[in-house]
Formats: sequence, structure tokens, C-alpha cells
Amino acid sequence: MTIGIICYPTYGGSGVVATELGKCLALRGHRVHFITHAQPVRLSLLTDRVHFHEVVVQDYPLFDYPSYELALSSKVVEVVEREGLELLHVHYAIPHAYAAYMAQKMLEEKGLYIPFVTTLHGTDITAVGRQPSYNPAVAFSIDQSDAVTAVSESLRTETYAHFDVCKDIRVIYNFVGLDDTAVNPSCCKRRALADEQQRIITHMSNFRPVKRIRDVIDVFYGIQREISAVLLLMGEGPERISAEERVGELGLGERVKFLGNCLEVDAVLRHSDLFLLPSEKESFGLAALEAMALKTPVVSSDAGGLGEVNQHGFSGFLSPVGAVERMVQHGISILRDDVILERFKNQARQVAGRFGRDAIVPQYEALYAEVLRDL
Ligand code: GMT
Repeated sequence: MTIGIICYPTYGGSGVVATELGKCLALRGHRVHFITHAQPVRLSLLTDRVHFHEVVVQDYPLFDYPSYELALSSKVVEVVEREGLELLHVHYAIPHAYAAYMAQKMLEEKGLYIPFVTTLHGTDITAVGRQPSYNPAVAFSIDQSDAVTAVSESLRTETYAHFDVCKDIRVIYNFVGLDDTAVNPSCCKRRALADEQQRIITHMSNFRPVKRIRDVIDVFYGIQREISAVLLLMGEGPERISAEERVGELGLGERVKFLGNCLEVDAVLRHSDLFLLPSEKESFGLAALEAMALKTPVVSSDAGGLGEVNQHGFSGFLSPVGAVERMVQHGISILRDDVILERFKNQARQVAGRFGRDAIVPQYEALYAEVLRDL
């Protein structure tokens, strides 16, 4: 199959899922064309089966707001015709599904029909897409898609609750690689991250308010009063400065390290003993799944789809959003004893096993085949 993938190419979870999916599809024999405004960050290797087409958004003095959708839909038309794409898979409803619909209409005028599958990831539904200025366009794009998926049951339910849509939405969970968890000797060493007797606690996100970074630091503060530990923060975003301020207020100093957009995420997660994700909203929580796959238990909020990923009392613990003290106690209960910690690590990995790429990617392939068959 020749598939076009449209996504945000940055560090966000939707871009990561879209890129990993494209790479897996190529390994399974498909030809994949990424149509994005920059080369996706997780796409290091272009091959004869993996291609990248850049969407260039032209500025013009009259445009107060240069139109990404216009440039994207035009690029899609060009790539579909030139490369013979059979199907588009768009990640994030706005504006990708909207642009795909426009491309579909333009191609229909030329006697071509290109179906598009839309995957809803989260804030396109639970935050930005719900705003009155976008809601009708999001609902329209969902209903016009040839097929729609959501990354959790929770997101599927929220979509029906907030949008007037009649499309059947199928849940296809996010996935993760389950390759060997052994530490690669060339990657960063544990001793570079913490002293031998310290536990390593980690958080990774785009530092947006929805991630509640202050709770991450406050939970760490509570834990490290009982257990010697360091906190490693991976990612960048608007809350970074206030996070640094909070670290200063609590006198945590050297015990908290900001690693920025770290290139060694897997190595850091492999060395970690606990992952914190106290988010306000989280349709799935890919970062938690990535941690679990590398044997790191998770203390998280119970927001959105997190309860579908993190199994309470087994792969970690869930608490209501903002329940900092409860999260502290959960963290301590996992970290205080080597035997208990080892048990949680193994259980986290066991739960992650349900979301392996070999189980999930064929579900997308089956959906693509169904869409093409029903044309
Ligand atoms: O919130 C993020 O980290 C970025 C955001 C995105 O759109 O890229 O992530 C959303 O999609 C991810 C992949 O499906 C999910 O794992 C995240 O839970 C979801 N974020 C939210 O719902 C806040």
C-alpha cells in the first residue's frame, strides 16, 4: 500500500505515534510518504520506502495569518498525484483532517478519490478543538473522514460528548517498541544521572500547563524527604521557567536536573525507578507507556485515558488530579523497598506488553484495507 502520513513533526505525542507508525508500516512492506512542515523529529532515516515532503507556508504582507491548511492541502494534491498515494492517514483533527478533506475535493475534480483516516489524539478534542471557533470545523472533518480512530476509550467518549458527530469512532491504542530493556553500553551511564544510593525519578512532557509540572516537583519534594532521590525532567515548554522557580523555592537545587529535549530518552528511562505524570488532561499518556516499556512504574493522575494505560496497584498508581500528597505516598510505597520496586518494574513492563507495536500496527493495516475495500 502507498500511504501518506500527515502529522505535527515535533516532539508531541501525536507526532511520535505518527512517525513510529510510518516507520513500522515501511518495515512491513508499505511505501510511506510523510507530508509535514518539517522532517519529523523521530524520522532520522529516509529510505526507498520512507519519504518526506515539506509543506512550505508562504508568507505574504496581506496575510495576518499565513495559511498552513492551504499550503498543506495543495501539497497533498501534488504528492497524491505524483506518488500515486492510495490513502491518507492524518493525525490530529485540526487542521489536518480539514486539509485532507479539501485535498480530497480538489482531487475529485480531477477524477481521483483519495480516502483519509483521521486519528484523534487528545487536545484536538479535549481542549483546542472544543472552542466555539473550531468546533463546527472539527465535527465536520470527523464526519467527512473515511474512518476515524481515537487513541483511548476515554477520548472516544469525550469526542461524542463534545461534538455533534455520527461517525463510528474506533479505538486503536497507541503502541510502543518492546525491544530488549538491557542498557546499551554506549548510552549514558546511571552514574552520570545519580549517585548509586539515589532513586531516579523522571518526568517527560512538553511542559504545557496541562501537564501540571508544579505537581511533579511537589510530589518529588515529598518523596525525597523520605527517600534519597533525583528528579530528571525531559522536555521543553512554557512552564519550564516557573518549574525552575519552584525548584528554587523548595531548595531542591542539584537534586532536580532539567535535561531539555533530551536525545537519550530511552537510556534515561531505562535507568529510572519511577515516572511521574500528574496531568490535568491526558487522552492516553504515551510518555507513561514508553516508561513502562522500559520497566519504570508510573505514579499518575487518573485523567482521561491514563487509567487504560497505567494499572492501579500493578504498573504503578493512579490518583485524582492535584492529589499531591496521595501521589507522594504512592511513590514512597514503590521506592522504599528493593523487592517491591523490582516487582513494580516487572509489572509495568508486563502491562506495556499489551501495547506492543506488533499487536497494534496490524489494526491500522486492517482498517486501511477495510477503507479501500469499501470505496
Ligand atoms: O500532550 C502532549 O504531550 C502532546 C499531545 C499531542 O497532541 O501531540 O499528546 C496527545 O497525544 C498523545 C499521543 O496520542 C497522547 O499520548 C497524549 O495523552 C495526548 N495529550 C493530551 O491528551 C494532553
